[in-house]
Amino acid sequence: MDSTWVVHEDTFEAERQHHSETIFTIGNGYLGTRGTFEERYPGDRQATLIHGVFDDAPIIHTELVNAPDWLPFSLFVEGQRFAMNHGLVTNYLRTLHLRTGLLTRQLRWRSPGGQSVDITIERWASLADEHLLAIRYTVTALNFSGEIELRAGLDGLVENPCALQSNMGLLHWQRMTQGYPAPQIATLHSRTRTSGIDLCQAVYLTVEGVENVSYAPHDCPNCPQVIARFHLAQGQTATATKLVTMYTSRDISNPAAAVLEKLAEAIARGYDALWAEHVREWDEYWRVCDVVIEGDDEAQLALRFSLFQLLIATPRHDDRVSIPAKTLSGFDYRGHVFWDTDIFIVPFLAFTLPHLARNLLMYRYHTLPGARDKARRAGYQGAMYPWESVPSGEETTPHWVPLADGRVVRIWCGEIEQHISADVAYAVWRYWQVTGDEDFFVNYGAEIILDTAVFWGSRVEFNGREDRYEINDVIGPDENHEHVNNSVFTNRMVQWHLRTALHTLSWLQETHPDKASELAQRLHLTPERLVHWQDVIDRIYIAQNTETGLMEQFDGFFDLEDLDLTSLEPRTQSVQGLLGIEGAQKVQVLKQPDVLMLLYMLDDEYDQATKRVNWDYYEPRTDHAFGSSLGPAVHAILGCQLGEIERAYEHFMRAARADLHDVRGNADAGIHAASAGGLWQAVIFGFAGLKLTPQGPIVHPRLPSHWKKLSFTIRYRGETRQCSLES
Ligand code: IFM
Repeated sequence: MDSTWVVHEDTFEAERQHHSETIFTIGNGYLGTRGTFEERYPGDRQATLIHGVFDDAPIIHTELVNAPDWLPFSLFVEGQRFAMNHGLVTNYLRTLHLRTGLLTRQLRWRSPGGQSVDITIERWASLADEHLLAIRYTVTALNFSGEIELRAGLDGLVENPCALQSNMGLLHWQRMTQGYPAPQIATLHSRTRTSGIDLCQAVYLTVEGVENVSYAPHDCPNCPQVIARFHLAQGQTATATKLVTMYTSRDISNPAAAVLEKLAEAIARGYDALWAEHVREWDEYWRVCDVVIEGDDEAQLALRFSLFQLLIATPRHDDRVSIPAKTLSGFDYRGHVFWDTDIFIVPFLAFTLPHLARNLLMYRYHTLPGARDKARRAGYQGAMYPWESVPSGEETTPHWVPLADGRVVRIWCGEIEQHISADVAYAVWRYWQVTGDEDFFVNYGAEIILDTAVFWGSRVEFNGREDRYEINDVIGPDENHEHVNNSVFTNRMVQWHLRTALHTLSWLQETHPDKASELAQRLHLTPERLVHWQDVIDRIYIAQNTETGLMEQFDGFFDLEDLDLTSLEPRTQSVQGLLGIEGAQKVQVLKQPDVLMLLYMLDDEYDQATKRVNWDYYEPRTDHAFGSSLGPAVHAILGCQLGEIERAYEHFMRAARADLHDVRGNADAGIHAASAGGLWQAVIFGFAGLKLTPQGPIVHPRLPSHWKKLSFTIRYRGETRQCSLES
């Protein structure tokens, strides 16, 4: 077993349970299932989250709904129920095989009555058919011959943690029906309470390797099961297979019929064929996505783990959904989508699986009506994307969130973290540069860029006294500081955005004049509006010292207390956690890169001297250890560009350990998706130094000294290119 392809644990630690559940998440782009155990334990956070299945919830507006659990599988040995917290467990090993998405658990269990069994449980979510899931449960009798019972079913008694009170749960499902169309099959039909989405699930259980197996349904309300009973002789192994199918009313008009048809098809094909098809799909993914780092097994494993988590969260056949900030692996941020996807994840997919990057950008296209509505309600024109997005396109950032101590905190991001609109336009533009996908750009991408530009044109404020345009009262990427004026990141990205919009329109006029005039008419791109955009480009205020190149993050940043971060060491929480929200606003400490984020995004527009002076100022003033997980990968890239390879490597490893080592102590709540995407970028744009030039992509490698070789594949404008770099 190649250790750079597997994540494993060899002890069951109840207190690390939630972290393990996150990292042992499996999925297939349709759903994600946390790594809870088939036999369930008190306090576990079971979750299966299906893309697009949202339901209303207090405070957080709407959330991804925890689906009825498909994992339940119980074993009774001579009437004693298997559980790892009674009897004796030895030889425990849990392994996530990144190559194939297989989660395996092996152990030996001695029951309280003294019967010993070897147990192996495997689960996977088919990548070849996203409506199909499988569990294989193998039991070997070691020191006895006796009666075995296996129960495989569904559990509809699931809940979402309540945003109001963490020890309360929210029930989103109403049970419609459950049934047993055949002795080995059970079904469950549930419906979300407010959004009215139907979910149908079907289960089939079969046992091989033993004779005279009897099957019977067990009709427990909301938890339909199939029971298999048989005799197991000493030394004999029984292999049970549970196949599960799922459809929602989002996918198909008659999900109840579809699950049974799919199940019949799967039974007919057989487990081995289904597995082989699934493995073939994974082989195809890894053929283009794998990045090989020779000389650094920890980095190699972390990178593959990150890519695995991104791949299982990326919708393959649905462009009306996108990847939430915590993927489909946890409840934090409730399945809402942030700039994390557009800026941190889309570049990885654009360079490897462009059709999937396109799905994510089409999600932004489909949510344009919501963005237009948000702009209109706020008194602006055009389209203003929500800071936290869901498929309806509406703004879903909560206004308030309760703290553990009972106080509530006002969250302003939904109203004033407006750079998201420029970020989406930037993602569209970069995707177009990498892929040359003209159909997308002409028919969808251009409209996104232009209508968000219309928003900025209406958003900027003209300051007659200073004879310049300004943008006041915003939050930039560094969320430690709220209600700031002239965020240099925001203003500069708006300048870039308007310039790109003008360029897009004139390109369309030349190449697709019909489309250009249709958009000009529909979006009201009048000559006056275009002149205004040019005026904003020329006169928007960018706070940069013309001699040194140093930028001031926002008006008055340099006047804040210049707190020496090292004076707070040792610490176990963020600067915001230590100083409070108000306190953090008063000091020059960043939660995450802001000016440096700008230098990273508009890389080509800044020289080394500008990068250096800003890096020297802002990098030491950033809360790397406990601030945002979005920061380390970006610092790694900038560090590489400045030749600070060791420092870059430190930042890179902080990103690499975000989930596997739980460096921020919050991986229990889900995978840090942006950090995972950033890790790929740190390797490719940072250490390999990949850049797009008018002549195509070039590399400028600066590998950490202990890396012997770095190899990867990219797709560029329809061509596949291999790259292999040695240090
Ligand atoms: O989008 C990020 C933001 O930049 C920092 N806070 C967390 C959000 C979700 O990951």
